[in-house]
Amino acid sequence: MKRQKKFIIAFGGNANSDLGSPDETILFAHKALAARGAVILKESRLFRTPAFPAGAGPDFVNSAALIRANHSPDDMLDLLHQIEAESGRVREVRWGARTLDIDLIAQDETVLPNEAQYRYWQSLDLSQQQVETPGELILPHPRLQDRAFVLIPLLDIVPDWVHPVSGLSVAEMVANLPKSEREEVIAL
Ligand code: PH2
Ligand code: MG
Ligand code: MG
Repeated sequence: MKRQKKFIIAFGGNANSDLGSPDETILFAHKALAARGAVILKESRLFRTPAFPAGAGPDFVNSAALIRANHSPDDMLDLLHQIEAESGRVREVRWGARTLDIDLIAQDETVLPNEAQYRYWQSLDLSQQQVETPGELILPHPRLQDRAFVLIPLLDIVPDWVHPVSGLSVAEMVANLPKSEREEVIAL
C-alpha cells in the first residue's frame, strides 16, 4: 500500500470573519480540514504574534497542524483555499489584514518544483519578495526559516522535522531566530 503523505499546515488571521474572532476562525478551519477527510495527527496551541512586517496591522493569531491525507500537494493547496473561502476569506491585498490564511508549509521531505528553483525563491530578499510571486507551489515554504510565527507553532507538533534542503530541524531553525523574535510569539 502506498504510504500516506503527511502535510505541515500553518494557520493565521488578524481580522474578524463571519465565524467570529481570529481564534474562533482558526479552530473552525482545523475542524473543516478533518471534515474533508484529512486526519489531524497533531495540533499546536494558538499563539498571539505581532504582524509581519512590523506595523502591518493588528496582531495575528497563528497555529499549525500535522495532517495525513492522500492528496497531491497541489490538491492539498486547493483544499486549503476552499477552506479559506468557506470561512469567509476575501483575498485582499498581499500581506494585508486577513480573516484566515492557511499555508502549506511542507509535505514530508518533498522539495518542489526542484532544488535549484527552491534555492532561488528562498534567496529573495524582502523587497524582491514583495514584487515577485511564484506561479507554482514551492515546498517547503521558502520563508519558513525566517518566521517565528510559523516556527514556534511547529515546535509544538514537529520539533524533529528536518528541512530537506538546509538539513536543519525545526528546533534548530527556532534556535537560529533572534531571541527578540522568539519572545514576541506568545501562547494564548
Ligand atoms: N501572515 C502573513 C503576513 N504577516 N504576520 C503574522 N504575525 N502572522 C501571519 O500569519 C502573517 C503575518 C502573510 O500570510
Ligand atoms: Mg501566509
Ligand atoms: Mg496564504
